[in-house]
Amino acid sequence: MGTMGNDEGGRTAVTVVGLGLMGRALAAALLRAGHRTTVWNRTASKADELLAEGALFAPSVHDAVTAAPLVVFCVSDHDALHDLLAPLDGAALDGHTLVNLTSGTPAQARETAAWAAARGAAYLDGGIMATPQEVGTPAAHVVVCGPRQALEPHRPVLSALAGGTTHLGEDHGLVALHEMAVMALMWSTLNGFLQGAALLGAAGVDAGAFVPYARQGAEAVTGWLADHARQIDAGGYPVLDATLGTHLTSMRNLVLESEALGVSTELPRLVAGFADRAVAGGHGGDSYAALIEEFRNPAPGRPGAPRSEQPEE
Ligand code: FVH
Repeated sequence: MGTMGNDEGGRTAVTVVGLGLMGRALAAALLRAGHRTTVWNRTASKADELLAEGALFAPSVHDAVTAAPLVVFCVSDHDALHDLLAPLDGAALDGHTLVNLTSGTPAQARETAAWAAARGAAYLDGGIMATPQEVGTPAAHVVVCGPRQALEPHRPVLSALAGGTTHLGEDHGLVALHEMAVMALMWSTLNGFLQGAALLGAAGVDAGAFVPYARQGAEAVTGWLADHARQIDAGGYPVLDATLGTHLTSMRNLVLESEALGVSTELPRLVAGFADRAVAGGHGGDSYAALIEEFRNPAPGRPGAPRSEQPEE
């Protein structure tokens, strides 16, 4: 299958392995940008539209990898990625740059990086911050981590995928960790919305009627993040708008009202628990950012606390 590098027309060669919703969007954007795009997918029929647009179909993952210096992987998960990589040896991988846009954990990314390095391949762990529909538009953004010198030669090709490509650092775990941090924020925000919708629902108010207020609340919180980050990085928590003690009073009211309405008190109790411990630890007059200490150093016996501090089971 093809030789590594540019073709006679000077088009840069690139390979996409994995043609799911995201992979197909990636390959289509690379084709639109004029790159000599080779594709492979376990279910070959998903390549049909791309072939019609000029993509080249590799009969095997080996042929796909050897067809281009830059190989983009975008499959379901880490196990799928290793199903595909495992049969490949140094002869196939040596000198290639693998960019993995599959979601995973920091440990999986570092493990794959070591596996690739042992076979002469440079590995960049990455994330495409976009929906498939946004790929190839300025709304999309690519973040990568790993050796910067592995990224720089391929920036022009990666620019076909998104409005920008940000290098987060040399540690191969950084993208996965950032993705997890953002998902922690997203899930907590959505859980808060669901708690509010359940409360209002118990009083006969539709979730739709809650949305304007929820949006206003989410936008307010977004505006507070920079000040909270500055306090966290500085290690000082002078009160900004309301003390942690004031927040705790309202948190306790939320627990009581949830209980009175027969709505789950699990999340309100969790939230109040963090503040309770921080106030007991002397942060009652500080800003909300003081709670970071509860997250960084889980109290003895709390989930995540060092084993040695866990109570005997
Ligand atoms: N879709 C999105 O908006 C998000 C945006 C942020 C990043 N995620 C991550 O991207 C990875 C792929 O997501 P996807 O949406 O493309 O996923 P699917 O449409 O389900 O396609 C999955 C592809 O993976 C192939 N595959 C799965 N298991 C195997 C395996 N054991 N061996 C080989 N290939 C495998 C699957 O092949 P097929 O079913 O078509 O034969 C698809 O090509 C993902 O990590 C998201 O978290 C997307």
